[in-house]
Amino acid sequence: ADSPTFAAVDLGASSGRVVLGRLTAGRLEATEVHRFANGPVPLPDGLHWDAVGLFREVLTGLREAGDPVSVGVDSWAVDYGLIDGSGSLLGEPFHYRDARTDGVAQSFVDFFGARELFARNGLQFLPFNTIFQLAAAGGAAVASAEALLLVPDLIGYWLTEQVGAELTNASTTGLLDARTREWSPELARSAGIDLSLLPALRRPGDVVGELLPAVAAETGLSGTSVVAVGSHDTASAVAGVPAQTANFAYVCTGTWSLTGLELPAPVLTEEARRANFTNELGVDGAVRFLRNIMGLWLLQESLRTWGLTSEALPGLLAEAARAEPLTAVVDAEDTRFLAPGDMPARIAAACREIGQPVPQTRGALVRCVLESLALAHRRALREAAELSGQDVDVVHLVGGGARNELLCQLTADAVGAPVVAGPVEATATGNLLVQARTAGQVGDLDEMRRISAASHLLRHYAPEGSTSRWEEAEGRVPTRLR
Ligand code: ADP
Ligand code: LRH
Repeated sequence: ADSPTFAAVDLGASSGRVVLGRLTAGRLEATEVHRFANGPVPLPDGLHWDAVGLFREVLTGLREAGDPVSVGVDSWAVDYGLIDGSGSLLGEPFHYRDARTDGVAQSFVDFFGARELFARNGLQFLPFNTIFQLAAAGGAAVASAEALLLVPDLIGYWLTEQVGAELTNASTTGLLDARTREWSPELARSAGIDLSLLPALRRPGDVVGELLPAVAAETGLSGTSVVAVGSHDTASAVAGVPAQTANFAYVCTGTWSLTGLELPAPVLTEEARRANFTNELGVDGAVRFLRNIMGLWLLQESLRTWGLTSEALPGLLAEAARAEPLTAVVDAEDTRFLAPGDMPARIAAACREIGQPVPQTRGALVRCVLESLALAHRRALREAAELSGQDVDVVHLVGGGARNELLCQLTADAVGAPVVAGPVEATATGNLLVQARTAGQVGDLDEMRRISAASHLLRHYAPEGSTSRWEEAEGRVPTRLR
């Protein structure tokens, strides 16, 4: 008989896809059956996601899925929908780039104590962490809510009517205790919510439930269950990293560049807090010790400002490759780049502020973005190694950015270590392999990574030139210790 198939629903901030996979002879065969655009929707009360529209796209994808034994859903972190006692969604979920947390997040931290908060939840300060979103929304917003569902759990609820909170994504909310790995009553209280709003935790690999009859009818699927995966997309991506050694680092590059290490335990030191590292949970309880770098969002928003689509990317990247190296760099972790807007203008302003020449052509601006990202990867990986005591022999660059050869080479050069690029669809890979394990076909994370390595064409980039040029460039961008 044919080996069973699995369906991964992977919702990224810029696009979503449904990918089918099955294992044959130690390899994962994956096929994308549906892809759709995603992005912020401006409504009068702020920036939102079109969650119902995304669910419709999920159904469309599943209609093309044949007869998978299971479906797993992952998405970007932190955002949530609220449902009431009759299961109704109370408004479209807010987008993490919405301005409602401006100022509120900082006041929350000042009140709670930055050290105390980090010691409790182990998270990097990002103004959009769920805990700050809830504080900004205020008590009235949750008054008639029965449950808070993170985006993949909301999709899972619509597929099965089962309520739960998958652990890897729960670990991005700021409401989970980093030591006990349970919801923290004190953190919930400080965010102004009742602990009962937070559903019971489930782990990657747990069965969520069976498809509802209406969903089965709509998609033509029968006997398919929903399985919890690393529902935080970055957790799935790191599970799908094709690492073959213990001392690897990862750069998950899509809308964001999530850059760091996998560790057995969180680093909750004052140094880690001041360096703004986060301790998120991975598949099988590993800790993702990383920093959020603004990522290819800088490029996406520049294209949008110029009225271009991603079709213009190859041409722009070729221009960037010909532009003068390391003329201008900016801090690719600066939250001034967070909100949608005129990115080339913001980058120019950031250059002026630190005495860098303003890029004069589109090619030069794209080069500035990519070099600034490579520089941020360098800084984050060096600090991650220092803070954790774990060396880095190789950097795995996965996600959409793995298609960007210039970014891969610049990252190898800046870090001074070999970069292995791919898979582009690391997230779907990790999602599918966790489902395959629930079906009894795969063992531990090491085996998942061997399968990922055997299943994808990987590109190798050796570092070129001396890292002293990057050291010099790093000196131009001030660090922001907290
Ligand atoms: P997300 O999951 O956050 O939506 P992806 O992992 O899909 O993001 O990556 C999207 C990014 O991949 C785009 O912003 C773009 O920079 C990059 N990308 C896509 N196609 C190409 C290409 N042909 N060449 C270079 N980069 C590409
Ligand atoms: C990447 C990601 C990242 C989060 C951000 C909100 O898609 O999940 O890990 O910090 O979105």
